[in-house]
Amino acid sequence: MLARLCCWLLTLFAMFTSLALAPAARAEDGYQAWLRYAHLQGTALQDASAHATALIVMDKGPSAKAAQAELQRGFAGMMGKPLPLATALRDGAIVLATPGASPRPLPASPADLGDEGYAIRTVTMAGKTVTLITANHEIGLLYGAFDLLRLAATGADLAHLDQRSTPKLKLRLLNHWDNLDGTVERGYAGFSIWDWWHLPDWKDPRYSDYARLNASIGINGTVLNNVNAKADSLTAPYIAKAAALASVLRPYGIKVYLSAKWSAPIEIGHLKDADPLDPQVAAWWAAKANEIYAAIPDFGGFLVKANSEGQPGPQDYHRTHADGANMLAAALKPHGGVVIWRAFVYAAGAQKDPRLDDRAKQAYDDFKPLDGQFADNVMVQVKNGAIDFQPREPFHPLFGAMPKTPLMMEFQITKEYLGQSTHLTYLGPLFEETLRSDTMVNGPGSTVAKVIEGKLDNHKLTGMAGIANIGTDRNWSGSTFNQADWYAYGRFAWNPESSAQTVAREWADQTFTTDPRVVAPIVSMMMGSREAAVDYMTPLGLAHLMGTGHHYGPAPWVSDLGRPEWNPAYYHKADAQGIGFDRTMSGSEAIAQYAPPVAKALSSLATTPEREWLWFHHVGWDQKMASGETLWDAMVHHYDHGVAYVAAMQTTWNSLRPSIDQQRFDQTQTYLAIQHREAQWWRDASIAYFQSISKRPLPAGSAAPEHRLDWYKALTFPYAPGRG
Ligand code: GCV
Repeated sequence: MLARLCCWLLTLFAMFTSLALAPAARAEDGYQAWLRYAHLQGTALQDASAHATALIVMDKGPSAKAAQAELQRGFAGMMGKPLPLATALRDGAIVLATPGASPRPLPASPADLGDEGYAIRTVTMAGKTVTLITANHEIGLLYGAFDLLRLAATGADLAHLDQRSTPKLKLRLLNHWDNLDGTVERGYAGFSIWDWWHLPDWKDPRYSDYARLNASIGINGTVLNNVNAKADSLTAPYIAKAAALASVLRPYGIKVYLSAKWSAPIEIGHLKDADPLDPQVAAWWAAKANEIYAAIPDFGGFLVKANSEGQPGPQDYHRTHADGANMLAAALKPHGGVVIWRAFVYAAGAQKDPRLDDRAKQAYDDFKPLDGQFADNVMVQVKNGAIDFQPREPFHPLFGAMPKTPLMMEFQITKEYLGQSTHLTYLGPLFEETLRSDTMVNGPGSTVAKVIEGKLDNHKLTGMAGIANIGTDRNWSGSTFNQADWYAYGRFAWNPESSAQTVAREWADQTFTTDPRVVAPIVSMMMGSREAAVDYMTPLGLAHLMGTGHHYGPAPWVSDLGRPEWNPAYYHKADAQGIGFDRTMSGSEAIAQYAPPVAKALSSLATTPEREWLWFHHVGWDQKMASGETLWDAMVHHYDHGVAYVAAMQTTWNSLRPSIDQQRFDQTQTYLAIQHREAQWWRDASIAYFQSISKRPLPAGSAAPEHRLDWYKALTFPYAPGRG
């Protein structure tokens, strides 16, 4: 009896504490990310209550159901009362319909909405004023539902809606660098969310939330496994696991893709080679494609990293990347799948003339000659810059250089080189800067955005890929502000001509509050944060100076690694005269890979933007900048500015304490302190090293590094995360 009483009391206590504590603890732990649906206040609440009186969903398919569930969940959260389902029209109802599902003709759609677009309009139907979401297909209704929720959550006027939106890119993918053992290469948010071990039986509820978050920003595909792939991903058990994930993601319009290991026919098919022109190899891949499509009828296709960083590929058989891609494309073609072939290659080794050796040239050298040789279901995926996701890189010269080939943009959302888990370095400005860069291939206005939208060369197959920053951390991305990068990536993939500032504001409105006294300082912190990282890590066009392997922290002095291009010293080329990589015609000639007007501008220091000087030129330490100061002094000032910016972010964030919930406030505050410490470390170590070469005094007012150079050189980080 006593035991039962104790048990009952414990249960009661547990119920009480969970009721008392759980909502508050859970509410702001970041799990809901930007889909918090926080309770609206004042006129926004009145507006929502008047324009979300009921929900009428005319379609019955899984995506329409997902839209219905999301609208009910979202408006219930924002209004504090349920959004009832209805069948009869009434004032203030939200109506969702594709033309085929509507019993009566819908008001004519004002524009071609395509396969995924939608319109949201305030219209009169049968004498009732309603918010009508229309689309040609159900997935458009889901995207429209998320947009309506975004409008409500950001305080838009819901009384007079008239908007439509269609994605400018067809494939909007996340690339997970997730390994089958649960680790994530360059992952800083815990382990992989894919529980491969328990799939296909156990489908973690988290997968649906992953799908909701992605659908809310228009992502429509996900590559489940690392490009440094294992052939096991293509075996029957793993195909069944991928199929289970596909079944969860499908209603949200998200297709699954797999990274394919080139040597799979040997490793799991027991063939003697993987030569793309060997009929047995082609037959093996065709059979494998059939097997995958039998399990996953809407499988997206294969992503391939070949002949790069030790991965096998068609060049092992003296075939080209096009030979390899086309063989896989033929296997996928009957099923409507695509091959996404990565242009991130560097394997050729040093050129005979060391003056011409330049890793930045290799992708162009390998791929440009293949333009026109790829099958029509192949895309070539090109990183934003020619090296590797640096804090700043000029746009990749392949953009605009392969008019006959659809090129897919690859951005890295996870911040391998931008402070990893802790630094607040909002990537929106990086996306925007790259996409607005003018390739000039068809004259002014031939922006990178236009290239990937297929507008310059009339490509229908278009796309963008983002290396995911998602992991098992409760807040998905390792920090609240890292969620902004995931969000911004989706918004730029939907519309590459987006504005980083608008996206930041929209994200902050949903993530924190719509109060402009809070949002304005947050957006302002975010907008300068990436430039600050450039300043304290790699100012004025420097690149790839991070620690070996883990890429955490500064190591510009490293010069003894096996291959020249593994060494930071290869990239900065600092000597007694100056610093920077000469890529002009007196150096590696890499500028010749750009269209003539761009190449011409880059050939002279006077017409190269200062922010890219050391990427393209070897510049004397005493060279005068536009400001009148010398290069050396300017470099030091950039380092100083980067550190000062982080200190200013700390002050701003501290001033917001009363407006931000405790948990997210505390973590951000702590991470900003880490960022400040590490920015100082980057600055001090870099200055200590470069000063040992430049032999110049520090400009007046700039403090000496805290330690001597040897102290920084002696630091090691064997357990830094993210190596996969
Ligand atoms: C998946 C960089 C990263 C690697 C990554 C590679 C790639 O080199 O450091 O971790 O490998 O890019 O994009 O393939």
